[in-house]
Amino acid sequence: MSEIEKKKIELPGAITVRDLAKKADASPIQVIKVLMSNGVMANINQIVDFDTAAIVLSEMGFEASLEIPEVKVEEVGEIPLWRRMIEKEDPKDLVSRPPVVTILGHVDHGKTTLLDAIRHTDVAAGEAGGITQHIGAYQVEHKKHRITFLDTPGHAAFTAMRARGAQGADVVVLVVAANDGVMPQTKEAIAHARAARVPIIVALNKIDLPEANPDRVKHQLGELGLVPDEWEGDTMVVSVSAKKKTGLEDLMEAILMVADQNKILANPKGKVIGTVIEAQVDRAKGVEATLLIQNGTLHNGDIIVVGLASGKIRAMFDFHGKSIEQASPSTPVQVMGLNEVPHAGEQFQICSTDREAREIVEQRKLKLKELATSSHGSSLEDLFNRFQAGEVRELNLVLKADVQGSLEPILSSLNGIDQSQIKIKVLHQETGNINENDIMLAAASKAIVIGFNISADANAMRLAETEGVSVRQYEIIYRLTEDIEKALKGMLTPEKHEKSIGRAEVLAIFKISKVGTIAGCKVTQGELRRNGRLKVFRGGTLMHEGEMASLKREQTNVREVREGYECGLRIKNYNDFQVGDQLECTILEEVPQE
Ligand SMILES: Nc1nc2c(ncn2[C@@H]2O[C@H](COP(=O)(O)OP(=O)(O)OP(=O)(O)O)[C@@H](O)[C@H]2O)c(=O)[nH]1
Ligand SMILES: [Mg+2]
Repeated sequence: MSEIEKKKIELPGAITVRDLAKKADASPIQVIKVLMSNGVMANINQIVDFDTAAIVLSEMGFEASLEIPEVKVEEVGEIPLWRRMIEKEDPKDLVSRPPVVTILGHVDHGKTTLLDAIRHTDVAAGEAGGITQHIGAYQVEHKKHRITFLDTPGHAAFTAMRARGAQGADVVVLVVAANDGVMPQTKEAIAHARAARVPIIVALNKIDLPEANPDRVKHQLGELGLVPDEWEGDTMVVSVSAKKKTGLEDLMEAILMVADQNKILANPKGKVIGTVIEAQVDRAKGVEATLLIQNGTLHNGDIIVVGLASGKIRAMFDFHGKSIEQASPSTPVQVMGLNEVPHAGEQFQICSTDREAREIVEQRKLKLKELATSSHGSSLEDLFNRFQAGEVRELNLVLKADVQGSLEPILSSLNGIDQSQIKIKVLHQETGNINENDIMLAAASKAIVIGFNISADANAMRLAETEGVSVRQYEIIYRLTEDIEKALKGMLTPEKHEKSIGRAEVLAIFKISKVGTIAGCKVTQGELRRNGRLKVFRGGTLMHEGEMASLKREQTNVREVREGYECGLRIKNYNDFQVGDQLECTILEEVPQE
């Protein structure tokens, strides 16, 4: 006797009786009857949770499963995800919200002091070593307009935090010290703001110093495409002194003006969207996370899921530390109640039941496992050759381990390695899984990420692939040091090394008999060269490596194709391209002997 298989229906965490009936292709009356027979009195507009809906469906001959909403990964240069999500709201529900202003700029150019002056408190003096370690989030009121400010660190090591700060911003205030001028992280900050498509206002700070040279800085800014408005450009450049508290009024006016030109809206009644700004564990209070609400309203008691963390909000505080019950768009809040520390930059969502939250986390863990087993690191040689492309005599490492107790012995055994020729530099060490910040930091500083007894999150692996960052995982300390030692030896005697010069994505495939398969590509970074070698990556896995057999632009053979252009290419003896494959082009370069 064969049993008829139950038809499967996907359900969200909560659903109205009306929608449930629709899903089951039944009348609402039928659904209400089943609910009643189970002791639930519900009308047609009432919302039932997943568990209840599943019982109803089961009695009606269906099998219910929980629908997991996809969280898409953001790509640089795109409109940030949260913004795109707000765009999906019904325009008539949108109301204006406070602008989120991110302060960016080179280290010590006065970001924290400026923000301090704006809110008349004194944070810079209380910071460890005067260097901002994390993003602080505050709100101020100016002429009845509320503005949310995010401070960021300017130190070279904190690229990820600057990127994240820009991604969450409506306006970027770029702080440039008038004595120092445009510096590396000033340029980087401009790139982040542009990547997130956020307008920039320049605060020309330290104008009080005798060596301040505003005109020189304005020239430098002009060269970077930020032409001051007084020179017929469209960038507002406001001279300020954070120390003497001058020019602040003008800066606030500029912020409100730019905010006014760019519709800054959200639906306070809509889907709750928000981002983790920072998070840590407090021994007494458990996990504390600072969240920026971007759409909807977050309530005390809501169940949230963010990355692999979930939980019911037990308490919620505003930036003054005052307990609050709800938070509307553009408000930074600190929440307690998550079961794990989420990663800064991760987006959170609200679930209607604990069970839904747990299931989402379980699904994510499964995906991670798949990814962890399918991704394999490149060979040691390859790895360190790539590192060498940086032409440095230092091996930069980002070290992540399961517990503090592992970090210390790893560090001391690394110190035990002979470093007379090459220095090992641990740029960052921390407990916890490898996350996107680690990868961004490694990408920015040409470092290698070392994981010890931990896994890497899916977004991090994807980023590592696109950024060409090597991630090595170990479970035994001496293997780790052995590998590093071997690699250091390898680094001392290279004659030629492989240098990555560009990346491309396969957009289309053309099979031509007698010739082979041609990949129609777009160069996404750097350039492709006819005499280069190509690596084919698919979903993070290296599928093939070989010599370029032909490179054409519009039917003509060419020697190189640059970023942004499309081309057709073949790899010797390889015909298995798939649309979406990522190609990396490398060349062999002589290494000058010192
Ligand atoms: N003369 C003068 N000094 C200033 C001014 N603004 C800031 N400073 C000084 O510059 C130094 C750095 O200021 P911070 O506000 O900590 O700089 P920051 O940009 O926040 O630094 P990071 O967070 O480490 O990137 C401090 O010693 C400030 O007192 C200003 O307008 N004039
Ligand atoms: Mg600071």
